[in-house]
Amino acid sequence: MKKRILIIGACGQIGTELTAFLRSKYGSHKVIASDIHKGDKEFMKSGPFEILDAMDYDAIQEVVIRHEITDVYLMAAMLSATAEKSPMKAWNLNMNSLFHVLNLAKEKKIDKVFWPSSIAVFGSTTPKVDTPQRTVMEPSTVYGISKQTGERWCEYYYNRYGVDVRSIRYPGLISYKTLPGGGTTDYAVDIYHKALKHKSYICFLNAETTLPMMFMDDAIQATVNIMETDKANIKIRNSYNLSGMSFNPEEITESIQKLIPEFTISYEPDFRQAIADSWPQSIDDSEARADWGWESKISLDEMTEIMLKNLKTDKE
Ligand code: AKB
Repeated sequence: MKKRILIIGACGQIGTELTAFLRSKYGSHKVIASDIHKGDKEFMKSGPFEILDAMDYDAIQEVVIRHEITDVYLMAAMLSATAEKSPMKAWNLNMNSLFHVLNLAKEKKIDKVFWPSSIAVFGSTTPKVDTPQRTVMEPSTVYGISKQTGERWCEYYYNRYGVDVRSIRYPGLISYKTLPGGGTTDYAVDIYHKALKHKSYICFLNAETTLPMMFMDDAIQATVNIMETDKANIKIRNSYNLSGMSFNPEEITESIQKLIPEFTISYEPDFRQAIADSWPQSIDDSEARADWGWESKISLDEMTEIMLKNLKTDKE
């Protein structure tokens, strides 16, 4: 099989785990990790790595040609909370990197593209419960605007130039291996670290803020599944809704208290509350299930058990 993969943004929250998974599947030498800076020692030892700026078209093209890349996973992006602090920087990074990769595919230098979208494409006028695949979308964050615009361009490049681009609207992602960077859903990772370390957590969202979330293993499985399925099965070329679980800070607290009864939470909502309030509470992912067999496996209590067990071992 001629497949050779480039991951752009490989040192981030999803990129790190995606790189490890794809390397165990296809072999280390077939998966080129890249990022604007190096990863940790262990990561750097795990296979080929290139320093790569996702905004630099010539540099991406050079790496693609030198390594005879067929598939690109573009994981570099500025997330919702950080993007609000530097809107133009976020827009430039999120859009230019996407155009670079879509244009390489348009010029037939690569065969296939994975580009992550997000539940941030939805806004406060979207139905909040079981949000449908096709619905009102009026995102109010620069991150959400960039993801929604990106979705339109993905579909355009597929329709106009036949670019094989595949995408998922990720919910908040939770992992014990890597930390998230600058998102609104980050509290759901931080809370586990603080539960083990301090037995208490001050949450930047209020108790009732229900959001769609997913354990990282499920997200990686979905990402690889959508990229591996037959082209004919991909009926949606903007981005697929994807659902894992939904919970609010109070419910994740109750789940943690089953294993750490003395754990307490208090609330000091900040600017991220308004972002979270504009997003859905739960997602209807029936089209991903029907088209390419998506199925989530991990529930909130199962995730809590895995998170606390692994973070505890890390600290020992
Ligand atoms: C964020 O909170 O910005 C991200 C996302 C939902 O896309 N985790």
